[in-house]
Amino acid sequence: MKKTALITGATSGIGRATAHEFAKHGINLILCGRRQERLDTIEKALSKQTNVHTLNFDVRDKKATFNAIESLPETFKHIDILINNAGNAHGLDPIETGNIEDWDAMLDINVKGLLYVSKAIIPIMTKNNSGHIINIGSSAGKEVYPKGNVYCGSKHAVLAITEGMRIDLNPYGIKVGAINPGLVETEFSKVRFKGDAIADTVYKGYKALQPEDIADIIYFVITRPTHVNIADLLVFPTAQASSTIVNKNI
Ligand code: NDP
Ligand code: 8X3
Repeated sequence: MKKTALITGATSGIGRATAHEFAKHGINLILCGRRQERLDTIEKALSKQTNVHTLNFDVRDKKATFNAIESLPETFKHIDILINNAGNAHGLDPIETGNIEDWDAMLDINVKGLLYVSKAIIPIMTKNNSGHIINIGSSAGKEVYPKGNVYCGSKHAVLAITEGMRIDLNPYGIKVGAINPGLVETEFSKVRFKGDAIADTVYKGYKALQPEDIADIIYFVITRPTHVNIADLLVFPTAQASSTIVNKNI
């Protein structure tokens, strides 16, 4: 039987690339994000390959999140795979001058949003005694770097929550794991630096990971045999050795 996957943050970057990868393999898709126009475009493109349903909600909005998942048509209600991907960094500032709105955004989206979506979907998986949850963490969840403070905190939280989910959902046969990329060339830097010109320099002078690289890994992870769960995976571009060491030729 065809599997159904729900992907948050499917309008851009890693989430969108994962939607394309899953569609190639005929996985039914529930694609989420706030930008309806983009959801429409992706739905139109991928509907040629698989069944697609889109949900427009902000993961910060608890009620909207539950309503959206509750609204799924019967044919999309049996969710086998959840990719908790929606998230971003907002700002790169020392803690003493950090912006409180940025802090709220990162904790509300990256941490609480992930929890709201999971809370709405986990009952479907526990009822079925099966399922697979992949949380997109970050190398920033493994290592704190200068000015990374709250973003790193949010991704450390994602890793702790992933472990907690794996422990608590163990009796139900549900797989839970985290995929933690280093630098991936997406709209991430545009969001982090709010469109400032510095955003364009982040992926210059070396070959950053591409969203398709992560999508490829996610597809590998979800296609392991039933008894194999990839619990935690760290992936860097070859040019990157740690959060602060990147071999740039500029
Ligand atoms: P993008 O900015 O390209 O994509 C972010 C996605 O998240 C968009 O689809 C956006 O959709 C969605 N999103 C953001 N805020 C919300 C919200 N409040 N409610 C619902 N959806 C939201 O970045 P990436 O693809 O790079 O990021 C995806 C994940 O990967 C994030 O969790 C990020 O932290 C993580 N990551 C990224 C790395 C990188 O270097 N790029 C490295 C390591 C991890 P929309 O705006 O339409 O709502
Ligand atoms: C994104 C990677 O190094 O910008 O999570 O924090 S980094």
